Amino acid sequence: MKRASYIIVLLLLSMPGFAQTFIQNISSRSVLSLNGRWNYIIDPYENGYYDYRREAFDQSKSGKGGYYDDKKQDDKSELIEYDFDHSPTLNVPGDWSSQVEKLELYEGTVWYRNKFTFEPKAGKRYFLYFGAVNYESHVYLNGKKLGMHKGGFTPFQFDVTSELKKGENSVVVKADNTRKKEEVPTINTDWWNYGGITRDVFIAETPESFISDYKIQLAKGSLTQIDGFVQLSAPGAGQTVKVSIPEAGIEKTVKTDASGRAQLNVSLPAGKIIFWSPETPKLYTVSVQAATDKITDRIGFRSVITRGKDILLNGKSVFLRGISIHDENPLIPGRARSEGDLKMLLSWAKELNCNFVRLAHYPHNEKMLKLADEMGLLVWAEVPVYWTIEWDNPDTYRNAESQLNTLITRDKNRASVIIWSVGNETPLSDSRYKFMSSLISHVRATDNTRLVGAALEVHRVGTEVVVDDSLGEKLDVTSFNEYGAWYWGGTPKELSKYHFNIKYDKPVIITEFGGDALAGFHGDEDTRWTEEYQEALYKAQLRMLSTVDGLRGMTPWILADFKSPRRPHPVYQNFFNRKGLYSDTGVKKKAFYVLKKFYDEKENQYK
Ligand code: GCB
Repeated sequence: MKRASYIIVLLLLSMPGFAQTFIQNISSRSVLSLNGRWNYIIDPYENGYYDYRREAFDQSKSGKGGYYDDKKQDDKSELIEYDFDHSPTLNVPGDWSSQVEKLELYEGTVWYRNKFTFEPKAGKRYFLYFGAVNYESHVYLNGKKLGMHKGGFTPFQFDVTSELKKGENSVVVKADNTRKKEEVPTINTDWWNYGGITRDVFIAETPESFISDYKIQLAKGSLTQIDGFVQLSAPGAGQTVKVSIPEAGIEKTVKTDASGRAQLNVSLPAGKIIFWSPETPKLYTVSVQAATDKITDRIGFRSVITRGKDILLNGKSVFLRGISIHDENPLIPGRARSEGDLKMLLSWAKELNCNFVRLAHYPHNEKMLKLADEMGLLVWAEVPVYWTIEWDNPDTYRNAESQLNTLITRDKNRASVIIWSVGNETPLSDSRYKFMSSLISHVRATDNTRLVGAALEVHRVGTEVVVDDSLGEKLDVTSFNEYGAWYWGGTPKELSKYHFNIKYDKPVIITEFGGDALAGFHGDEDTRWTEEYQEALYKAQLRMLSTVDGLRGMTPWILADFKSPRRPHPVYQNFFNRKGLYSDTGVKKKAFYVLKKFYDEKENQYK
């Protein structure tokens, strides 16, 4: 980074109202977890933020009314109309919708408060970290506002070194999951608007000057060269950074430039590296060391490129045996809360013989990516540029780009991630083309080592299914959703009439197809909602898709039934989207076995 832009970044970061820049691999630092039970106050009218004239309370004057003061009566005549100490509690992490019945459909503000004791050490810095809060959060420590963050699925943090007290501290979060047209996602989706602090909260300790970011990955398309950088928190040229991978006999010392960044180029010793793949998900312990800091990570090395219609993983053509997944444990049902929940979902994908998962439609938990690295699952990672958002609104664009940027920054060292997706089923228009093209350029400028995709739509001319969205020219793969035999194309039997006309000479990934089935509901294959209909649909789809020239992967919709307010049918849906291959009780439906058989065959074919 040039000096001038570094100063601008520093200025931006010091402005109140913004969460601060991401710290790489922050969970591996010494942390104090703030997970557990937090007191909460439901505040539909935002009384804790505005006075009765709807003016925000003056935050510079403590005790003026904001709930962030976490105030107690100083004397018995004092009027205070809230009391965190006697308020009920919610589990953090965990959405509120699944924990408290009256909050199931609530959309608005809930205040959270957690008290903890702390003993700051001299010469250390402390960061208050949130894995995700849906959607807009305002964070306060000991009555002082740290800043706000928008985006329900991206992490953020604040430097709290000068705010933390020895002894008792109070952190208050105003979480608001109100849907708004101009946000990302917009008001219309097909998933539950789970509110609250849905991922881990902790305080991380770093040295005064620390390693704030690093990228250690194979160069684009290379199996012989590691490319990357290490960024230190303190600017200044000539600082020494050492990167070592002991198991591979690699040790490299580099120096920073004026911005505190050291470029990294390492030639791999020939024949020494086991490349990461779903079959051999080999991870190396990598350590990064600077004068006052050291951090270790577990990193895999693999290359991914396309050549014509092939996707080459470490130089070898692969077929992506995938499934789409929401960040939801259907057994709760609610947002996944623990590593166990995440492991369960990925184990279900493995049972299907997947080597690929589409983490739809927004950034999933950072732990999910680490598990995918360990378990050998390739990943499609996505941002919630979903359906019809405000393409002409510059703030909407900035928000989308910022979420994409955080996703890439956070997960760029995960070998499992092979595709960044810039959106799902977005309707054709000039402004959408401009918006999404800019996102694609942003990905290419930020990380050129992965492929870029988007779940496009198809249109039909008679029985021809046409894929010609001009955004496809800019993507590395031709990826699209199609709902033959569910939203179009009659019953499964009729699918055999259809054929595809695809404009691009690129690998084809079908990012969605599927249909609903209520587990345990049986009938003939023409009867909607039966397991037999879904089974026949999968058979017909796989037959039809097998005729697609260049088919190199798919992520059918979806691993498990998930909650959605768009799905009110009282008999078959009951506010669940039933397109899961697993039911909401974790039972496999008949279509599961159809897809598994297809994947077993593909595995043999691509050995
Ligand atoms: C889609 C969307 C997905 C929906 C699915 C459905 O095309 O991408 O989010 O849940 O269809 O079930 O309609």
